[in-house]
Amino acid sequence: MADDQIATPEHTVDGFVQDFLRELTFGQGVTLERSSSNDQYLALARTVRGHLMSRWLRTLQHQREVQAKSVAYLSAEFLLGRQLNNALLATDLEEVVEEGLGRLGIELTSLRSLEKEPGLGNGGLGRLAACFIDSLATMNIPTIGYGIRYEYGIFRQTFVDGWQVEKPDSWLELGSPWEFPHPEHAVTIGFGGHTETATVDGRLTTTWVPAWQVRAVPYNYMVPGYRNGRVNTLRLWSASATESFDLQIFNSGDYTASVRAQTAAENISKVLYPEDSTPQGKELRLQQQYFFAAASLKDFIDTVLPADFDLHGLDERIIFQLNDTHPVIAIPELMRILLDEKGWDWDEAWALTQKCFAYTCHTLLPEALEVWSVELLGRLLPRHLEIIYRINEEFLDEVRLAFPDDELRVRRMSIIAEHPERAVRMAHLATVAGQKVNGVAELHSQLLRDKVLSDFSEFYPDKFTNVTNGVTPRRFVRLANPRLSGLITEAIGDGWVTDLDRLRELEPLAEDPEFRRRFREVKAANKTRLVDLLKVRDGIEIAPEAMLDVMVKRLHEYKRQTLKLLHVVALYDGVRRGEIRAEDLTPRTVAFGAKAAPGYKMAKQTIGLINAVGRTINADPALQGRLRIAFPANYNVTLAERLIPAADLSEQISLAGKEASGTGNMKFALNGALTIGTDDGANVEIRQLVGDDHFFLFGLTEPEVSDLVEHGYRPTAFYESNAQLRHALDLIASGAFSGGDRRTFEPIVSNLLYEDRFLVLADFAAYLEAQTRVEAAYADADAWSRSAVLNVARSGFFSSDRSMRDYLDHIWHAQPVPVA
Ligand code: 26W
Repeated sequence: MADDQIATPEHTVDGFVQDFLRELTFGQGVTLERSSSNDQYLALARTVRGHLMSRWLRTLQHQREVQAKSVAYLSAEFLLGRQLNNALLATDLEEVVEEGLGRLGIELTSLRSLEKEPGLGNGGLGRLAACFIDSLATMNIPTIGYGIRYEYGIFRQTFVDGWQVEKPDSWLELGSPWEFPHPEHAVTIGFGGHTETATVDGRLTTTWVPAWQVRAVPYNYMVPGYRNGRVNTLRLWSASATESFDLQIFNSGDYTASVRAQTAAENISKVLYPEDSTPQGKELRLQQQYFFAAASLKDFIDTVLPADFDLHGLDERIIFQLNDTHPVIAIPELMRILLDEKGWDWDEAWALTQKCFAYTCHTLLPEALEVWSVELLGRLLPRHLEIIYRINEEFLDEVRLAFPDDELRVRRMSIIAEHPERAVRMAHLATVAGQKVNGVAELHSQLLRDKVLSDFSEFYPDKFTNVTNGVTPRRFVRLANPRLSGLITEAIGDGWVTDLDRLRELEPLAEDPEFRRRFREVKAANKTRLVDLLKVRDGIEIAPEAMLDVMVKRLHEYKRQTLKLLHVVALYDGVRRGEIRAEDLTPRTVAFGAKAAPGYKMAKQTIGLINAVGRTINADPALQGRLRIAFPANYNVTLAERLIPAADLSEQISLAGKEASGTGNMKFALNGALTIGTDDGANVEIRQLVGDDHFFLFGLTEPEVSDLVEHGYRPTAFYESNAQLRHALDLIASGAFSGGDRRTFEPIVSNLLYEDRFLVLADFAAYLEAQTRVEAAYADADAWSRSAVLNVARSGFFSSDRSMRDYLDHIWHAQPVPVA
């Protein structure tokens, strides 16, 4: 059967019921009567994916015929979120399915809630990758996402006495209907060993002789475009032992050793590293990086490209986009393939390699820039280290030529750092080899150029560019907020789902009292939906009438969850002292969602403190109905989809110059929450677009921060001169939230008083002042909803479709290829 003859299942209720029952019987091997809800969920998932199958096969067929330039998005993380909803949206099957299941006495919503989201990412960077591949599919761009199929994704967070305890995320346990393993297309990846040189036909050749190998098995996932007939592929690699490896040991007669070897190989894709922005320098992590980078290159060259393809034209067929430095080892890997396997000479190989990669940087924290010790890299990848040294030598020669007698500069720019140990700076390697280097918001890109990579931007002025992040309107508006979507579509039609700039057409409606009333109705209904969810999910009770003030993101000092908490403590303390009348407080629920890296002490302390403060104030009769903390455990994509549409206030309060972009900030604005935020990351652009009157700006600017730090920042000066701040900190220090034990939160208090790297105390007064502006604005519900509607209308820019257009125009130069 030719690919285009694959039958598309019928799009009718009868057809669906038939297909579903067939999947239940022949796929799951159960009758409807005996089926568990998990059986039903799996059968439903397979039925729905069946509707994408002919599009997928047609897309692949088309790709073979057209031979257009593709994008390969290389990312160690894809934080996908649940698949069923998105597949139902892409196929426009929701109504059919709901009715069909209804006939069988099954509720779609209850099956939906059974899906465990693939949490194959930590936070912003991983979720961004998922948004990007959604947009690329919707925009008809031939794309392959390449990553790792972690058996355990980001840990499941639980609270024990308010402290974070991590549990393994066994997302594959009950079956995984969205993946397609292809063991027959496995590739072999080498590690360790040594290199050998020889002279063949008068030419010096090098061969790498690895000491051990693992098998990389591809698992394919569908990435459906929004109702456009295209389904792209996400290919995630899973590690297993190679047969020869097994056999060797098996022949030696040592059965247990052979099983141990198997386990060692499988470890490579066992678990996602939960460190977000503080690299641990772990050997297994480098193994993961090389494992997926090498497998992906090999796959693209050997399997995706036609057999007779001349690699000299590689850059016309592919651009490998490096999502931060995690896949950067792909650069010397391509060099190795061209030099050692294809026999190219250095200059030719280097010229091609420089055209095939582009690099996105996602951070500004110096400690987040990955380096690999030369000792480790040389032990694990000896040939790659040789290649990196040679790249560096030639690069530094060029630097010396351009800047004679400037050895300090040469040392700063070197790919190899000498202190504190000799190590490879992956960001430098990516910058030297990359066609382009981009930051993820205007401010971030500017700081990359002017500070973090300033020597490089001077050396390669045309390499540096900005692409402001975006989020997919399909998942984060259309699916997450069906009520708002309905209201928007009723007003301006449904074109906005794939053309988010059209939200502008809502601007005049912000002046329409009836539209504002309906907008408030939507918000209220979303809040009720959240109230119900939190009750069953977490046993948390919150008042639907209160302002919902939300701070959800990874826990990190630079993001300043403590600043938000100090605000709450200051309000509580004010009431306690009789300085604030409880009746004067704007009724408010402060919701937190945050995971801490398991080894990040200060972050885990902060989680303990948020829960401890919550326990105290939530139980205080004086604050009933006035102030409450809600901290549901295990914030993830699924929870975000419920929380964000219900929010009134979005907290984006990082220290200026530290948050590269933020993407949660965009999701909130698009769902009609107002932002209280610093001039940081994409907040800057959000404020410019929505307007100062509809955004609560506060805090030091990046130049002010640099200035203050340069001239010696003294947090105690702020503590001493601000009574509210002093009282709040003293209250925490007194043990008021820790049963009188002053030691429990002592590290947080003394850190703020004597170090405060992220200037929490310096911004405290400005933050509280901004919160009083919030309260005043919120008191006028009608004016607030006008601002909220304007936030929605003016945030179309933050669609990831726009981000993709920017990458396409300025970096990738690939064209849409419609499949239909
Ligand atoms: C363990 C090493 C490591 C280093 C950096 C792990 C993860 C990182 C990432 C770069 C951290 C990250 O997720 N950065 C976030 O990327 C988002 C998408 O561009 C931005 O919106 C966030 O501001 C940025 O913090």
